[in-house]
Amino acid sequence: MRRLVLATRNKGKVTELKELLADLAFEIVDLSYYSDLPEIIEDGGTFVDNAIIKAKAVAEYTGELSLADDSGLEVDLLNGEPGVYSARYGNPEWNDRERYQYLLKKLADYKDTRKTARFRCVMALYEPQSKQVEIAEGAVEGEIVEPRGNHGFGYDPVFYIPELGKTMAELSEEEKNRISHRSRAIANLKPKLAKV
Ligand code: ITT
Repeated sequence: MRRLVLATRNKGKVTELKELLADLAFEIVDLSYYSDLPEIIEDGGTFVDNAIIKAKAVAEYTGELSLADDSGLEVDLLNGEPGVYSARYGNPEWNDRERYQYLLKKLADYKDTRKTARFRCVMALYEPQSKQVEIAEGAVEGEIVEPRGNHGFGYDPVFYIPELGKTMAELSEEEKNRISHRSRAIANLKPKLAKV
């Protein structure tokens, strides 16, 4: 079976991606198989740029087909922040909770305003022999609220989905995988995966 390397060190992403890709005829491995992989500098200005940087670096290092996920949260009242800086917003040393508390503090002046936001995800698939790149995107709309729930990772506790009446962290992994930006990006990528 052909190997597909997930070019991410984020454990939350790995769990979700393994489930979302389970129906494919690939041996899915994550970066724990390649513990000597040097740090990848994500200095792109967009989700697409960073996804390609990660997928290419891992494909070239491993010699295997590689899939990277660059994702983040865009808050309209903050002009799209934290965006590509979502993972290191405020302080790169913080944990998820410290980071979403910082986000809530930034929005504290907008007490009675709806804080619309979206999660975006860009997937980049890189084939090292042909150097072929395939891109797919997905997004989910919601609002920033006080934290609720303890599933998922990152900003999930403060991301509320009006149609479901729940935050992303109140959804089971299965429910999140039905509607998330990541699952939508994977759905858009699947026809392209069949081509490589
Ligand atoms: P890799 O680069 O190793 O994949 P990372 O966490 O640094 O891991 P990104 O640069 O793509 O990945 O940053 C994405 C950040 O956006 C992530 O750390 C979370 O804070 C947030 N994020 C992305 N998807 C999310 C989700 O499904 N739920 C909650 N937060 C999410």
